[in-house]
Amino acid sequence: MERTFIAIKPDGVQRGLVGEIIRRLETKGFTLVALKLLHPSRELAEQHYAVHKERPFFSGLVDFITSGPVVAMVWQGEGVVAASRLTIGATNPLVSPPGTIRGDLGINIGRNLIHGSDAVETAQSEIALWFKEEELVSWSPTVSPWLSE
Ligand code: DAT
Ligand code: MG
Repeated sequence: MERTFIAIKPDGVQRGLVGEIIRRLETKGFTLVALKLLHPSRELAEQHYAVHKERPFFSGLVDFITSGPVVAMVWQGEGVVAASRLTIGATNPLVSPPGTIRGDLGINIGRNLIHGSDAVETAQSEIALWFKEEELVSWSPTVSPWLSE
């Protein structure tokens, strides 16, 4: 079953939006298989955003992600990687459509509340970076037959 890595960034935690953000993914029908609150190290943040290391916003992005606790999660479900990106919305909250997490809850690209893996392979490496294998819980919700045929 497909899995993705989702993180609520320090702005989402500080603004008290953890429940609201989890609610949106949960009510969509995705399954939570791992969750932890942690204050990421600079090393972890730099590895996570390594693809952006030459970009002008990189050091500010790492400062921001390491500025407070983050809620790191793994979600599972049919097409969860692409579908959760749609639920999250565009990178810039100002142009992210209403109905999306970033569109409804944010206004600034540097404070866009949430990270979601952009492809299945990225998801696998991000899950391995943030979680140990034993932190992932394999389970099947009893409502599964009512979500997928
Ligand atoms: P996404 O998080 O939508 O996958 P991304 O991978 O292009 O976006 O960029 C990672 C994060 O970097 C993004 O969530 C916010 C920040 N970022 C991207 N572009 C930026 C910019 N032009 N100015 C400031 N921060 C930016
Ligand atoms: Mg990205």
